[in-house]
Amino acid sequence: MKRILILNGPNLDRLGKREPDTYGTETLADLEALVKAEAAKLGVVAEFFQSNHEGALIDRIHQAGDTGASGIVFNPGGYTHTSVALRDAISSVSVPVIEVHISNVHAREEFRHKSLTAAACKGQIAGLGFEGYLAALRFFAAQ
Ligand code: DHK
Repeated sequence: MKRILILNGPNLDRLGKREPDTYGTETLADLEALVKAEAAKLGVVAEFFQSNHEGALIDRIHQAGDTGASGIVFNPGGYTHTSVALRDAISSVSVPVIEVHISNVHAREEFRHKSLTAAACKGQIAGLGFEGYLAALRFFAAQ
């Protein structure tokens, strides 16, 4: 069975409490339940990891690469706009990564328009809410 890692970066553990006008009122647990149900329908296994720490995210990307995951759905949170190290981690593994943002980062502050990580990814989805994670999961399941 294909294994797909759903990786969430800093402050995404605050979903449901955090800026609900931007990120909605549903929690990270709600997101993970939604993705898990879709994975079951698609016949793939979804694994979940969230961290507020850059190094922990890097280690988990390496692990997914070394253990032959089929894809990573990654919301790097604020590290999207700052982290050369996460970009390098994505480039260091052969597993494809799709970058997902709940909000439309391009319609927000200018500093969010630039992603350091996206160029190392297969593609990017922004602004579709939780649906973006499902779309990325479906993409990997169909490969
Ligand atoms: C989440 C964050 O935490 C922000 O730092 C990004 C992203 C946008 C999101 O829309 O999911 O700028």
